[in-house]
Amino acid sequence: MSKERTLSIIKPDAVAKNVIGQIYQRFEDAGLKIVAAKMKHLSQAEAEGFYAVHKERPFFGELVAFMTSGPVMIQVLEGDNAISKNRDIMGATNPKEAAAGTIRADFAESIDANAVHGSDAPETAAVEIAYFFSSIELN
Ligand code: RTP
Ligand code: MG
Repeated sequence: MSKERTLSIIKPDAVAKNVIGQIYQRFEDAGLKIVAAKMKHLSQAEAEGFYAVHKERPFFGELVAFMTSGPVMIQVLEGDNAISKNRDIMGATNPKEAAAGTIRADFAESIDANAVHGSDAPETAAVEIAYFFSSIELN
């Protein structure tokens, strides 16, 4: 096992539902430590830049509109195999397909409003962490 860091975002739907604490508990129960965090209302440019990899996809406009619809809670999670562990506890992108007991199964509304984001690989984790956090915010 290797100690890793991953970027997590609690999306506007879950912030609006007042379940930040319940989702943080899922991270902690899985052995993921919150090592940096900030609440932010993303601008259009910030959301477009974050999801630039999807800019040619048909859902890009809706994704950016949703991600800018209210504040998000952004955190860096650290732990053994943090990237895949976080993806496991998040559940599938579409909450209808998410395994029982996962964050998306329990808190997500739809494939668009799906409660959480998590980095999907070491390379994207490094880029996404640096997108939102400066080196002095990361111990
Ligand atoms: P995320 O990046 O937010 O953690 O989600 P993910 O890896 O599970 O899914 P990804 O393929 O990266 O897609 C990013 C977000 O775009 C929306 N999406 N809609 N309508 C569609 O077919 C579709 N596919 C993706 C989802 O909200 C997804 O979280
Ligand atoms: Mg993704």
